[in-house]
Amino acid sequence: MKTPKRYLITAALPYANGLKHIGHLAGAYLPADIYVRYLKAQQRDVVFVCGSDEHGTAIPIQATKEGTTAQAIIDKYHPIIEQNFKDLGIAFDIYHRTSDPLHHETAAAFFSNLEAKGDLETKTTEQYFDETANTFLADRYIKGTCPSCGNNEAYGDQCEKCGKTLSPEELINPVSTLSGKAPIKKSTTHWYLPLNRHEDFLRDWIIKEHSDDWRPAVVGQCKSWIDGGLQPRAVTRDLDWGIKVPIKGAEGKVLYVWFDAPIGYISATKQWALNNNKDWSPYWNDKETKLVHFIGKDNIVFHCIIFPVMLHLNGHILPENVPANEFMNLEGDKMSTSKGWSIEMEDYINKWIKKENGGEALADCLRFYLTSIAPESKDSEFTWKGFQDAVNGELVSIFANFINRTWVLMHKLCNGKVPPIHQDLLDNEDLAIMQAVKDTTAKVTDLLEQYKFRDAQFEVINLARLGNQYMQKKEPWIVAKQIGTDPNAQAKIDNCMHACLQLSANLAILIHPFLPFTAKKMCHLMKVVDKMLEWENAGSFNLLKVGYTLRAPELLFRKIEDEEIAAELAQLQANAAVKKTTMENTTTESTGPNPLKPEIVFDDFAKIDLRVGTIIEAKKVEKADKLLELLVDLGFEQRTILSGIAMHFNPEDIVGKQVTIVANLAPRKMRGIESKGMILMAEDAAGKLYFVNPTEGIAPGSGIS
Ligand code: B3M
Ligand code: ZN
Repeated sequence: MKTPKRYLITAALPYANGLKHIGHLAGAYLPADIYVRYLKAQQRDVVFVCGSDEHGTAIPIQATKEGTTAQAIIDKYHPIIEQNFKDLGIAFDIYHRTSDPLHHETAAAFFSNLEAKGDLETKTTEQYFDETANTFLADRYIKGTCPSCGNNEAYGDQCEKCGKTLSPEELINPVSTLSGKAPIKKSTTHWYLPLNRHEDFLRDWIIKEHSDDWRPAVVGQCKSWIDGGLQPRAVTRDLDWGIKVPIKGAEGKVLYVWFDAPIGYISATKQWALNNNKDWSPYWNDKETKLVHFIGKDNIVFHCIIFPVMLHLNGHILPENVPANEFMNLEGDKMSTSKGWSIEMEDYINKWIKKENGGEALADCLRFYLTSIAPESKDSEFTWKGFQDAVNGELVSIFANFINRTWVLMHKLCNGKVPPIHQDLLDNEDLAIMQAVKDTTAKVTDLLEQYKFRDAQFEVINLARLGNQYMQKKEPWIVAKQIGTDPNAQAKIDNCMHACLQLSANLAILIHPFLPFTAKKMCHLMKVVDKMLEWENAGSFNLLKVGYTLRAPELLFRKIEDEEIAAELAQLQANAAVKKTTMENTTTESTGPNPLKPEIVFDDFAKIDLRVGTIIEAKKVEKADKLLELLVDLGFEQRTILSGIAMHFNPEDIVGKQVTIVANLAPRKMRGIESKGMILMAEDAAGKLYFVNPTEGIAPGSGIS
């Protein structure tokens, strides 16, 4: 295929309604970033756009949850998500937002243009209306009984209990979540995109042109949509959050979020062009631009059917490919932020990357594992054990090990300089490793062009594996013992180390799209500038000049310890448990007091030995977010007690406080520390904790009965 003149790469615009998890990262952003880094290393003209999706009901609903405004929600999450991507090495050329006036103008103009050309239809239908709140109700604002499973908390678009997709009409006894009252039906007029008019266009474009080069699952989904018969899709909504429909008489109506969001790719490109003094238009209008959308599979219909029809009608180019990923599950279950069963990018960054010097290596560790299990053709599964195995077994033992041995040996056996090559002594193994570099480069290039990131990364690691085998065969440390007896000994060492160093430089180039922080660190070790990472250098054995002094060895990755994995698993369970209780509390809407526990007799109570104690030391427990380790004075002895109050109190603030201890509770070991007893706490309805203590100072050890 002819090399495109330019590329426009998009990654799905995340809703700015909350933190995004590593499933999102693996689904769209990481593969897009790898592809873009590869293209840029090829010196291609590429623009990589993304940004926040700030419309739709997801935003005001989150605002209600957090007791604030929609604007406050997007202003809170947009910068956090943007920074999270940066910390994980996702290098967008622009991270725009759909609340930006430039986007509002662009989307409104897009709509007006379609409307003016007669490409939209209007239709008047009966929709649910809340008379108290004086507003039409978006699907998410209607609750009722699921016709399928009887759950009486089902939403107008979906029952979260049984997973069935619903329309508000199907709910039994619908009520408005705004007023709690039953809604009435009222007629309203909306604009529709008549997809049915474009069936032939879609069939020709997707089925005829792309059934061979698009992923089978993507083509399959499109085909079943088209075969099912395309219907007109409403592209406006009765809602007050979004882009106003730019037509007289359409007051109170906004563009449907899925109409405006993909246009966000265009407005982001416009903003990028403004920032960089470029022209945006060829990126969307010139046939020689290659447009690629990176998304998760739940977005396929929007990117392969609806948006292409819009692009087509407005005279824009169409995507060349839409390499959608399947889903990534977590430890045996679907990833879900609302259920607490997920790993937020923010959490990973705070817990792993920001915690230590050189933490960027841990950003690459996550990138590595996610790519190694990328759900390219079927759903895959993230496990913490798998993460540990991938890092320890491949990055540490194979990749970093090869680089480290090379650096240590070249310092030991070649004075820290790139040794010369002795052509007359080159043997088959030397030639084979040089050939392997060329072959791997060709394979990786080919796989990346086909969006097969998982296989491509595997090939790079495999090259490092070959490097280790090569070194193992050559054993330069043994040859070193023959210096003095074998006149060729040093020359043999030189040849081996020269090959290992050139191979290292190649590994830096090839690993760079996947692990950008690591490639940078390797450039530092080699004392070369980033320019060396250009793709055309891959396959060459002349990357490091003979006689050039290199830096001292530094480890590229550290091992992931068992305790770290155990802590993550415990944290995951704890998060899920907390979310479960909060969800149960909100769904039963029990704001009243907790019901009393079953009655006990005095003897039951008398078994408990309660004592007053004084906290004399307090500190955080490593790798346990919730625990404080306390040393408590009971007068007759001092004891260590672990208490799950770290989220509520600073250790320094509670030293000296008197507390009530259950002194005869059986000891329990947590995180390798034995806890002897328990501190009593009072908890108010809002979940705030209070110590239970005597109002005046009293001798520690005093009994309570
Ligand atoms: N915000 C949904 C999602 O994050 C939506 C994508 C828009 S892409 C134009 O999955
Ligand atoms: Zn249901």
